Amino acid sequence: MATKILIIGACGQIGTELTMRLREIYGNDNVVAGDIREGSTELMESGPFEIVDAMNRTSIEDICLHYEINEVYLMAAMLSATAEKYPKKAWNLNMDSLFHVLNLAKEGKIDKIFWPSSIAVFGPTTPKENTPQQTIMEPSTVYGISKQTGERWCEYYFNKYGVDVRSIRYPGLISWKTLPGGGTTDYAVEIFHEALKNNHYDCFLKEDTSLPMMFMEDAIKATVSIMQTKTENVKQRSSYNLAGMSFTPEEIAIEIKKHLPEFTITYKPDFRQAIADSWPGSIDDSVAREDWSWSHDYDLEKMVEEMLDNLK
Ligand code: AKB
Repeated sequence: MATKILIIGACGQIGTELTMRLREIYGNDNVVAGDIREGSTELMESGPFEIVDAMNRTSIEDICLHYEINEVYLMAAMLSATAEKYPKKAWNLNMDSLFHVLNLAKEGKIDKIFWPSSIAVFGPTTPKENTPQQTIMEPSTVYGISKQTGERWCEYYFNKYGVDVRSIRYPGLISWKTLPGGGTTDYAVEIFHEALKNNHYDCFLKEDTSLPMMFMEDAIKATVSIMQTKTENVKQRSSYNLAGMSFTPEEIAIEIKKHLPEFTITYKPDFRQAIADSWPGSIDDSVAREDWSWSHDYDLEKMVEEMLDNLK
């Protein structure tokens, strides 16, 4: 049977690049981009697009039936910084959408789900460096609470109903094609745009705040890989730790300065500092490496080069 995919949240930061990659692999007509609003011309013109409301089960189910979808990638979510401002809205979006796709799979209407978790599932009591796969998880943010709860439900639906749901705890994602929105790690993308435009960036985090990050290319590779691996290789049905690189605002600024010597940075921490302080500084992803042969390609140096080359 042909793989027929629906991506919910296809016009977002991850969705845009994921849609294009899945279309390359499975064929344009077999990958339906779904979002509440229209996206880039490339995405809209390269294959089917449907308006889909992630909070409305009928809206998702109708598209799944119409296109005979068997795999759903649920990429729609409210991220950490915005979720602190709209807790109830964030909870509703992040949880309702997940239940809709989990239940469609439970009822046999789709076969496989990808659902993104985040390093936000960890909290202030989690070991900060080389955070292990299994550890203390007491998230202190609205977003983190929703992601940790989501992980519990994914595992429950797998154990109880045999739902084939697969998940990754994404670190902060850095890309040049589509801007992120409403996250705490967004500074690591903004910094490039400001560096090229104004030679200066006013950072909302302190200079020594280390966070786990990943170049989008690696994140897409991981997502495709976990979805393509044999069922028996997916041993964690909550979500997998995933790591690429870790750096502080000061370290990324130094790297950018190597290419743009005039670049300067200042620090004006806001409410997002507390969110960042509650997250790990680095992640141990040895379990993903072992179970489905994950490996990353981009370090800080290579990522900065790639970002500047493409944004110039
Ligand atoms: C955010 O900053 O909220 C996200 C995340 C780490 O999940 N990028």
